[in-house]
Amino acid sequence: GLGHHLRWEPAWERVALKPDYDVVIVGGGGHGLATAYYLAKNHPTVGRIAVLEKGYLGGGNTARNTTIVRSNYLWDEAAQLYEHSLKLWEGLSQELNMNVMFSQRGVFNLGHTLQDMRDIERRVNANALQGIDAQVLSASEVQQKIPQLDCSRSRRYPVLGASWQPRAGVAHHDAVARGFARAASRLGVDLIEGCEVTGMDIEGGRIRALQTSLGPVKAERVGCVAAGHSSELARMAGLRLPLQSHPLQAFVSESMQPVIDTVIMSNAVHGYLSQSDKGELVIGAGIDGYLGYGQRGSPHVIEHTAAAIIELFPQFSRVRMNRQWGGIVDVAPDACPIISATAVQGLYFNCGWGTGGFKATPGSGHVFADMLAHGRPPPLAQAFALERFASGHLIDEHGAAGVAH
Ligand code: FAD
Ligand code: PYC
Repeated sequence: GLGHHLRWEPAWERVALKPDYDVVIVGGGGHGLATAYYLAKNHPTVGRIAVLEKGYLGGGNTARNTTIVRSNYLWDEAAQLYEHSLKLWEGLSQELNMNVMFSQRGVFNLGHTLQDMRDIERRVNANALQGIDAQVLSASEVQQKIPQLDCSRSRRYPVLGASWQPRAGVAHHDAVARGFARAASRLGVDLIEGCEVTGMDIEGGRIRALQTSLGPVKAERVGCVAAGHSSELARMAGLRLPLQSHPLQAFVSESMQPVIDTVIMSNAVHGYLSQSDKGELVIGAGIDGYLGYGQRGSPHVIEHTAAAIIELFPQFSRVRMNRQWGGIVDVAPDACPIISATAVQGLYFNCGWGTGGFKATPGSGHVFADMLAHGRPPPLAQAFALERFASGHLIDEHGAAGVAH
């Protein structure tokens, strides 16, 4: 019955690494692939482009995240960047001719204390000024929209209200990576899997070539988009980035009938959940506190997260959990990305998206492509340069990160 599937065409062309390129992007996650796509599409004069990925395309944090997409950040710089991305999500399935399953089912950020509610009101007011859809809901409005949520006053941390972004939601992580990969390949980008960058050749203050597990490759410009491994790449260039790499975990339950039709996040009890189209509850919480590169995480974080979810939804105490995993997130001191040139000419970094970069995938690729093409940041990226760690103009988005770190 499945015989006709045997002749499926590969979604992207498998090509050998060439000895030189005009632009090399290191890291074939969603951000790297989006960068390559927008570079080839919007800036075709840049020339030959390659994406080098040490594993398989989209197998890093892109494959491991819990797919929440929203733009309700506090400060204008961040809110505008994430809103740019959200607008791109809204047309992405058409743009890529691939259903990325972007489902605008809304995101709730619950408030459990008076201070939570003050923070929620402040952020919703900021969002209103930024032109971003956001509302403050009372506890009874939350209860109406999420009847399964335990909003009783007798809970240890009763729900006092929430912020709600109706245009927010979830998308399919693999579909996004594959959509950008296929579209970039069709525009002539070389996508090279199993190719680890192991060194950088720098002469006269300029990047000249990369050493890789498949041999050397010359490059005029290099864009590093390697999430949790960005510090490792920076070290190859003799640079130190203000980043820490931590495990961040998630887990999913057995599949069940539709029970939750939105996304619910709680910073105070600290857990969040949604339900996938397969019927699994998709659950996560904060980072593991230690630094590390093991894509696993520790059991006590799972226990804490499960306790938080049961605090919100006591009926889920009987649901069995199916799978657990971790990814390595690159956390900057202000919980905001780094989109920046470096002291090495021709070498750029797009990293520091930490626990919240999936939602930014199209927007990040779009602005970073512009930066690689013109050698300077477009307006939306200007605030995210490395200089902010020297000038002190940090953009503190810890409160909006949704995940404790
Ligand atoms: P990645 O997908 O990790 O891509 C980087 C790639 O670089 C990897 O494929 C890696 O193999 C490659 N690489 C590294 N070093 C080298 C090298 N030397 N040579 C070649 N290739 C290299 N964000 C949200 O917005 N919403 C969420 O709900 C959300 N949930 C999350 C839940 C978890 C459990 C985790 C771990 C993260 C979550 N995030 C979320 C964050 C989000 O996943 C990341 O910010 C985002 O996916 C980063 O995308 P990327 O393409 O930069 O990284
Ligand atoms: O950034 O919204 C987010 C998020 C949710 C879970 C992990 N990150």
